Amino acid sequence: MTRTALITGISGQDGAYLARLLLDKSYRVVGLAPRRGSDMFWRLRTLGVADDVRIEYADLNDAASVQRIVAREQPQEFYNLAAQSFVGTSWEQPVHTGLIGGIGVTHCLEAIRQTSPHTRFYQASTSEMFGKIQAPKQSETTPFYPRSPYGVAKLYGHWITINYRESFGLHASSGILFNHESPLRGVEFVTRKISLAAARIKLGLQDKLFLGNLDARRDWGFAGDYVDAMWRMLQQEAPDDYVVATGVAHSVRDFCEAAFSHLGLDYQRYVEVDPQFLRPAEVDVLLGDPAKAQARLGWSPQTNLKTLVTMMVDADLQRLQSPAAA
Ligand code: NAP
Ligand code: G4F
Repeated sequence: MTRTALITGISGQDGAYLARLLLDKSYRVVGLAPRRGSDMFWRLRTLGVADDVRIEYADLNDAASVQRIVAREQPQEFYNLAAQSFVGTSWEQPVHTGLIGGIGVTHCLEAIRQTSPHTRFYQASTSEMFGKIQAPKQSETTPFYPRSPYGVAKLYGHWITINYRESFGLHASSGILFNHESPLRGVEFVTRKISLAAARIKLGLQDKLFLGNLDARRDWGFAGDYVDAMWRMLQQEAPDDYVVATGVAHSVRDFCEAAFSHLGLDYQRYVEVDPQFLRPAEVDVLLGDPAKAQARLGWSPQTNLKTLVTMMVDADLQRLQSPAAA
């Protein structure tokens, strides 16, 4: 029997990699997307899967639109990846961020509870919930202390997932994923901002790169590895929560050094701090402990920082040199 998987946020970074993974496993993939401009699905096209997914227009803030599709599709698996996912913007649009990241999750869970209770649910939780960290290495048992409206919204989404699991017996799991990047990352996030700028500087298209806190540290992995962990969670007999991380942290400065030196450039000549990119409340460091995911899911990261940086910088260089291929 062909399994159907529903993905919200299919036009985003993880949505594209997850769609490709599930198609490779012979799933029928239905993507939920809010109708925006005309070029929403460039990531699916880049991975060569745009024509293989069925797109349904739905907004997480429009409960009826989600429920209609869940009721009709009766999917075996539902991956909720939709969010206003840029932390910086969450201070400018806190209510919007909260509606998608918090209440929107409840809309998904209600749709499942009321119309398709056999559907297994994945919630895209985040290391941003650890915020002002309460332990040097964060695991599933580390207390949360979010530092942004985005983190607060995601904490609601995380707990409502657990609540529906405990209240209604849904197979609902939450992946607490640490930062994961790729050539398909949005240009507002620091890694892609750096890889793109390094490539542009190499080609003489830009002189400087302005960043915020260079000392912030993140546990960066590759998105292509992380969507595999999502899938593995939903193959477990019992739902649960898992930290997904590499267990290694680097600073923004380290990322700059790696990206520029890959192109034979010294980042110190080009990178400057601009206070406009500092945040009202910063998450100084995130470092995950993926031991549970390794032991129970058999998952481990396959891509180290150097490989990730190389992949991102090379992709940006190639896109700039042949823009039609982007
Ligand atoms: P992303 O590239 O920003 O993708 C988010 C997706 O959500 C986009 O397709 C976006 O569509 C969609 N969306 C936004 N508002 C929506 C709404 N009201 N209704 C339906 N869809 C909506 O994010 P990502 O990096 O792939 O991350 C996927 C998920 O994992 C997000 O929930 C994120 O918060 C979470 N997460 C990400 C990371 C990471 O490091 N990447 C780490 C932990 C957790 P538009 O682009 O058209 O708005
Ligand atoms: O790349 P970032 O914007 O990612 P951030 O805030 O860690 O959030 C990402 O990861 C979360 C998981 O922990 C996800 F849930 C979330 O959806 C998103 O995918 O910033 C990383 C760090 C921050 O400390 C930021 O202050 O880089 C620092 N930074 C320094 N200069 C900058 C800049 N960030 C951005 N975006 N732009 C800068 O110029």
